[in-house]
Amino acid sequence: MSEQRRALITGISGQDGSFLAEFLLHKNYEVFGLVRRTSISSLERLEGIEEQVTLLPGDLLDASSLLSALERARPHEVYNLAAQSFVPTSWSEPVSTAEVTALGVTRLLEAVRHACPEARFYQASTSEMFGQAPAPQSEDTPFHPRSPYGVAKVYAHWATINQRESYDCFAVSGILFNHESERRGQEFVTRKISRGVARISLGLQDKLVLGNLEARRDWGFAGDYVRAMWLMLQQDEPLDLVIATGKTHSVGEFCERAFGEVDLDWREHVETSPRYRRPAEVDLLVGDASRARELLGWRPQLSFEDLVRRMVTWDVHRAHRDLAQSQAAAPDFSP
Ligand code: NAP
Ligand code: F7E
Repeated sequence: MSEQRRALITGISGQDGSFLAEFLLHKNYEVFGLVRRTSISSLERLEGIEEQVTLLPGDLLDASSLLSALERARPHEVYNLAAQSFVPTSWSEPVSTAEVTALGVTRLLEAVRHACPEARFYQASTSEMFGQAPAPQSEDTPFHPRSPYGVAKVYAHWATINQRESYDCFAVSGILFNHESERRGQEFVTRKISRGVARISLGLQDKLVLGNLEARRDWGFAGDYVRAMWLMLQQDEPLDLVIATGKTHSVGEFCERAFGEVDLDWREHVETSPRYRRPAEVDLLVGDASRARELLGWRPQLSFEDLVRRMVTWDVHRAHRDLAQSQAAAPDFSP
């Protein structure tokens, strides 16, 4: 019988980490997850699988914690999904973003080199590295990042390639375009919209205030994208690949469809404010994932329309539940 495969996921408490953990458990992996200490638990997304994964303490800021986690997990595969991933925060906290999202990757690559040099390494690169580059963007498109986050990810991308070229290890970067789900953080635009739609439809909120409605993104479903991460580590040769749907929509179009799910006209509820605009914007992202299609046989399964429906349906359900709970918990002052 062959040995059970072991994987270590950094960022397991995040959107992608939780989907990837489920995916790997399903494939019978022993799954380890690196978690940093937070004042309140951030493991909500692991509900249902928390008992099946082994959580190890660690932080990309702390090299010795990475070594300890790798020595304990002895992984065959390492997925580095941890990052300060919210683009606006990268302007308010550019140095800490670079410490985690850029230098953190060097710390982890070096820890892997010392603790488990045979392990295959996946780095979560991003379409934000393309920034201002003309669309459609492919593996051959030169990077032109437009935020401290994008700049940090370009460093991490090249650090991963350089590790591979220097030490002949299996280290790859997946250049993933935006991918979303009902587990997306509430500050990202798609989830902000689906949650806003749900609350407005229940009368809990009146307006949704957004920034640039013209920005266009290539939005896919996170569940489809973690499958691509795994596939990239199963190849004979290490290759950096673009993962995208090849379709693009504006923030306004996302609003139109999301409000349409509850039969509301988005123009009556959406306002804009300069508060949510960025010092530099990425106007148009649309990925060309033909190489991944050819080499991995990867294709997205959930369409844009189904993604929006899935997110709105989930948030409406959740808003109903929260409302019912708050009504049940309200003190009864009736005489
Ligand atoms: P996310 O939900 O923001 O999750 C980020 C994860 O990183 C969380 O588990 C967070 O832990 C962890 N983390 C942050 N700082 C850390 C540190 N110093 N040490 C250890 N862990 C730390 O992000 P996501 O959407 O799942 O994305 C996963 C990765 O893919 C990220 O690297 C992101 O930059 C990249 N990416 C995302 C997309 C996308 O559209 N989602 C596209 C391309 C690339 P806490 O729970 O403790 O905060
Ligand atoms: O913004 C516009 C905003 O914050 C999308 C991260 O996962 O994907 C994500 O980065 C667009 C931008 O994601 C609001 O200006 C308008 O043009 O949802 P977002 P992002 O910046 O594309 C990439 C691939 C990553 O790698 C990142 O880690 O929407 N927008 N109004 C708004 N954005 C937000 N957040 N809030 C608004 O009110």
